[in-house]
Amino acid sequence: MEALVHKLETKIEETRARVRSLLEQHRHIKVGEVNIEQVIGGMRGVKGLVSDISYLDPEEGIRFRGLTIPETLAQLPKPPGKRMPYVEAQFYLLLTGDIPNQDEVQEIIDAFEERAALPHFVIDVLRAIPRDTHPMTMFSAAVLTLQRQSRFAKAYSEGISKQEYWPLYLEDALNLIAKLPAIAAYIYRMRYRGDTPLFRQPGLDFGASFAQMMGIKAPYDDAARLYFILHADHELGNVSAHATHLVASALSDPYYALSAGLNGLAGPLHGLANQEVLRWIMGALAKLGCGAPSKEHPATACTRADLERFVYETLDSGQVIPGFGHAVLRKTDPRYIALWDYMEERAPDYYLFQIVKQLYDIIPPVLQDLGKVKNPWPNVDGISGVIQYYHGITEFDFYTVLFGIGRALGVLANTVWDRALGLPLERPKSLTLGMLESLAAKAG
Ligand code: CMX
Repeated sequence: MEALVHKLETKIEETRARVRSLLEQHRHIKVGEVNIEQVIGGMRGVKGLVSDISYLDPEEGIRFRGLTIPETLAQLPKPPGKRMPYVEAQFYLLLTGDIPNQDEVQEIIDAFEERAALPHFVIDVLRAIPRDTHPMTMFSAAVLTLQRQSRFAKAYSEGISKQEYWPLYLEDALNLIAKLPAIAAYIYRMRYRGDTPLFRQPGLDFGASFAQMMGIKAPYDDAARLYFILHADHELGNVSAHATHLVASALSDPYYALSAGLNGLAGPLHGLANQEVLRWIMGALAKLGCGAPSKEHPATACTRADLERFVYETLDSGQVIPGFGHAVLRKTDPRYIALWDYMEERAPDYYLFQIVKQLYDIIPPVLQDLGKVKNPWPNVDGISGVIQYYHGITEFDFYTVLFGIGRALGVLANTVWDRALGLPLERPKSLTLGMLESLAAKAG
């Protein structure tokens, strides 16, 4: 990892100088104002975090280190004969801000390969958890179980200077990310494939290795690459990224921090929405009697009117429509579009994709009519499960684990930079309702 560490050292020195200059010369410049609606309303739009790893524009969508999704997919290097880039290349981009050359990608591939073996105690813990436990609980527990291997925690307890924090966070991040595909695949095959785990074959990149351990043939390796790259980061304010960053700000090591982020991802308003979308669609198909095509019924028979009625029934019962809406985005999520393009190219007639297309026409006007939904357009979760279902992963409560593997790339890159820049303990201020009332009274 010498070349990567050396590159990061140079970039970190330059960036530290920029942070110093901002703090020394411009510390009193105002970034924005906060109103009572934002204080009560989950800090929507409050600018109070800094990260160069990615930026989310409400109209344009995510940029990874300045690159849009099409630019990222076009510019990152790809394994020979494959359509999607190396996941390792995305991690390199997020970490350094540069597109890696072949040697630089290989350095990460080798680093992950060296660190990929799953210790037996993780498998013992997974096997001890009741099988009907949600896969996200198992995934997060496995990450936490690995915490005893944290190089940072060990070194900290022995006494280290602040300058030594980030390389140890990097070590922990590499050790942890390398094992995530094996943990996830183990959970999957233990829980849903008759307890028939497949162990990692050497010489495969991240995406190929995950597909191999899942026991799913190509092109699932490319689907996995695309999926992990798209889910890698969504700037720092979303629940999983923010939770990881917050917990790490207490100098909890990357294992504790990622486990916290995964626990946030497991909420239905965040990452669990990918499971909820499939559950909702399957519920609709079952209720409307227009399910998967069969020999007798070669096409699905869901009419627009049927689906529209189901959308209204969901809303009338007080539930949200999963996979639609966003706290920041105000357009169709470009991650949704990238996954749509994947399906359009490979299986335009796949019945669940047909349903997704119908829903894309039906749902936004209905949400718009409610008059309160700020973004009626679909987010990534509105389609991501369909690709997994198409590739044979029909157990949709597993989908958030896949989101978690991808999300680890960005949130752990963030923690490395947090320590490199010496960002302090995060500690926003809370007020009482009475204080807000007296502020309101004074303002008239
Ligand atoms: N269906 C029904 N109502 C919705 C809605 C949806 N898809 N999206 C927003 N609303 C409602 C909100 O519940 C809120 O209602 P109340 O005022 O009655 O509480 C109102 O519209 C305003 O919400 P908003 O400002 O537009 O959205 P928020 O920033 O508060 O919430 C999100 C964003 C994602 C939680 C919300 O759009 C939602 O619940 N979507 C469905 C779940 C989902 O797909 N989550 C995944 C997001 C992407 C990800 O993180 O993975």
